[in-house]
Amino acid sequence: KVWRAGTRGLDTDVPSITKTFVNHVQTSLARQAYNLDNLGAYQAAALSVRDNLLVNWNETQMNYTRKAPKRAYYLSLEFLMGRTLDNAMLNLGLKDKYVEGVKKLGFSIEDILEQERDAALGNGGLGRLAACYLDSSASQELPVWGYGLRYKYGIFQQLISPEGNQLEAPDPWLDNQNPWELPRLDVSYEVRFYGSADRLNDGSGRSNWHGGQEVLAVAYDVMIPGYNTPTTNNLRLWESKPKRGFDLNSFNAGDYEHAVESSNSAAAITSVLYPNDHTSFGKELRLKQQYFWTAASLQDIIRRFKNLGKPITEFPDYAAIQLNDTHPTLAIPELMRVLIDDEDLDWGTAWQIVTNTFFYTNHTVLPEALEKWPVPLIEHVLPRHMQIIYDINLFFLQAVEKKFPDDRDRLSRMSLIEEGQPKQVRMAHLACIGSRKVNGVAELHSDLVQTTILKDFVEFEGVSKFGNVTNGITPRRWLDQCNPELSALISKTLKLDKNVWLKDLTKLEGLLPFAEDKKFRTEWAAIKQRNKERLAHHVQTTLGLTVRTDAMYDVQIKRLHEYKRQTLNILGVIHRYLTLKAMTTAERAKTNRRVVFFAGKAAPAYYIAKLTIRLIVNVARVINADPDTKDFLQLYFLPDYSVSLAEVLIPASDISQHISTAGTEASGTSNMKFCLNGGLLLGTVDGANIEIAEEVGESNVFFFGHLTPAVEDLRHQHLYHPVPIEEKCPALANVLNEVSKGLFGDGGVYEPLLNTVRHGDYYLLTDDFDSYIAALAMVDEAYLDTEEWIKKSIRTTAKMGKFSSDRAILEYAESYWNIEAIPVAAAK
Ligand code: 26Q
Repeated sequence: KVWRAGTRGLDTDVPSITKTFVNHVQTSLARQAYNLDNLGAYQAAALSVRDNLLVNWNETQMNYTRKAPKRAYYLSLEFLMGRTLDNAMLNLGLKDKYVEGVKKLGFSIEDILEQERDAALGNGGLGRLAACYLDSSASQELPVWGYGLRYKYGIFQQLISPEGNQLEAPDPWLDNQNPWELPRLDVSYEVRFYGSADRLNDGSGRSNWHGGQEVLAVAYDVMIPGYNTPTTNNLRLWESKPKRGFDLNSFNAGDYEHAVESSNSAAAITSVLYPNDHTSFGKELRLKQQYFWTAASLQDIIRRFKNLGKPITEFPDYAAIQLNDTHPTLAIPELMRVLIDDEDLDWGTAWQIVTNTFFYTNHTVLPEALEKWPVPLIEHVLPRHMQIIYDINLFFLQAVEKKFPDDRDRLSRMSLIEEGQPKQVRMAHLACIGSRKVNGVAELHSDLVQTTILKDFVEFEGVSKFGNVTNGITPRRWLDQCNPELSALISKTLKLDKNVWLKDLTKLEGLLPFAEDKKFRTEWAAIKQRNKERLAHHVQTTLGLTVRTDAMYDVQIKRLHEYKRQTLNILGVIHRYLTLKAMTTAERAKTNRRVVFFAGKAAPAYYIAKLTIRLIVNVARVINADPDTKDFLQLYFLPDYSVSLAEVLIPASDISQHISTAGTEASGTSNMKFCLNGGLLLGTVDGANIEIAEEVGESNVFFFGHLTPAVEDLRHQHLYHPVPIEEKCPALANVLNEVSKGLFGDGGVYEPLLNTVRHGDYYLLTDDFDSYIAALAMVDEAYLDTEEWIKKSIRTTAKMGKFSSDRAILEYAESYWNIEAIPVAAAK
């Protein structure tokens, strides 16, 4: 079934496309077609593509309204969308025609595509996952809307100073207007902060929350085209703005000053994405973002439900709300507040509705990453919600007490409130008890959720509430779009239109027999080679650096974090450098040439992560300039990692590194992207690496390091029976000493980083270093057998079908949300 955009009322032959392009140049951009620059051409092309999206979007939304099915809502503070134009053309099936059309007008599509800024409204994995899930929801014709915030500034731009320090600059992504969003100035809601909440004390449990600050939430809609379907879903992003002319009488004297001050700052709520992942700081503005967004989204969802004219008790039959981590957990007390204070329901009925509406996905088991908010802060910003959280806690702990009498430790472990100075609200506990189901994002991770952070909850509520949905990635962006040559080779080889296998990725298995076909292997390898050249060209033009292309490309790209162990990687690179230095010229000539790439951002306040970047940059400076070794080992830190940069790096990789301490990386999703593009994986037995190995076969991945069950014991030994590093791991001790002695510039600078390894070593570098070096040696050996390596590469791609985000989103739709596909009727 091949659907064509042109059947929806817009002509999409090449002459019509060039005509709409020229029309937009003149009437939308108010410019002349004959002296248009690439930016203007991008804007015109985007507006022309957008016309097609709008027609489909309208039809899709009308269809949903008419059929009134149960819908799902994906609440995420992050949507890391990247660029839109190329993806939209591909999903519409119009790319070839636009390529031809812009060429006729004297432009190249590559130059046009390069003009678009990334929409970088996310930090990393969690935000990109949300974007992949939107693509899959639309592609599977599922009635799913995303809800998020329209940050004025996305994730900061990363600059690297001459000393190698990360500097942060704002990301003004909206500076050139954004053709992919529709301002809905008519869709807006009021959201209250501060004020006071007075219990009515009439036995109803209701309160009157009044005063404080009222802010407006205004909707901006982003069209989400499905692949090879007219279905075009919606991502609704909220912008905050002050409610003009606020009523002075509504403020009591005590709140007046605060309210006026924050009225001025209403617009600040959606000004910037918080750049930390895996740490919660208890910042008031972040709390306001969370409430602003959940309150506006819920009002919108409830209004849509009420248009159906059904009794409120049927709400969970028409709306499933997925919480992307604990960030939207305030939606739980907020829905309770609406149902009790506004809709007059009793507590039990309201709680029944709430716990049938929400679903919670956990993305981490790291203790420091579990979100907690100080009780005094919530009391101040959201007084009514603090009352409700206390009430939820009371009923909940009564039920626990009934099931497990006289178990005070259990009660204090499970309480929504953590005792201390100040008391804190544990958001994961609230998300868990307020949801219908709870899931982790890979098999190992979901097991860990159930046996560690939510163990007591599994015992109390039963294991059937807890599940796993292994993450996925969209093969449209992460294969067809970023690696068009490989996509074409796959279609040709499988004798299938890409429309078929891109929507049923298990079809890739049909490539397996071709691993034995010498001619196919040659084509496969030639594409990898051209992707390396494309990357080298990109580095040459953006950074002015010459990267050799006759080498193995070894890539680690992800947020900088101690648990992800970029430090292990760079210390391994130094070890390799020292080994090469000690060799004779003849010995070196026999080694495998390697180019190592790093990219990734560090949270601005994460000192150790920033120091790791500084070390990488300075090691690169020394190694790349060393005439003894530079033909055999090169190292690059590519600044300002982004979705767009990933699209160039991933197809060029021979081996990628996913080397977190076992049990710390919930899933990882770039591991899937590399393997889908025929890059092999070097990793620990962690997250989705495990399931990738199950699929592609252990002989096609390079595993090393201790396993999850050993981690606790090893940490215990570090603390209570420390062994000097010189004894435990001499090779690593030597590397650390070379850094200290100043081989890469002032050694003293790196002492705090080196000491995290020498003392405590929480992430177990001293335990895993030797097996890491051994694994790298195995990678070298395997790579020298070129034909065998290409076979592994082909077999890896062939077995990646499971990791399509279509599979993941269908699991959510069927086993969690209970929603069905709602196709748009075929065109007349
Ligand atoms: C929380 C409170 C306050 C400020 C910020 C945050 C915050 C923000 C972002 C906490 C965590 C995040 C992001 C987490 C994240 O990206 N997790 C990753 O999610 C991926 C998708 O499931 C997994 O593949 C990765 O393993 C996981 O690290």
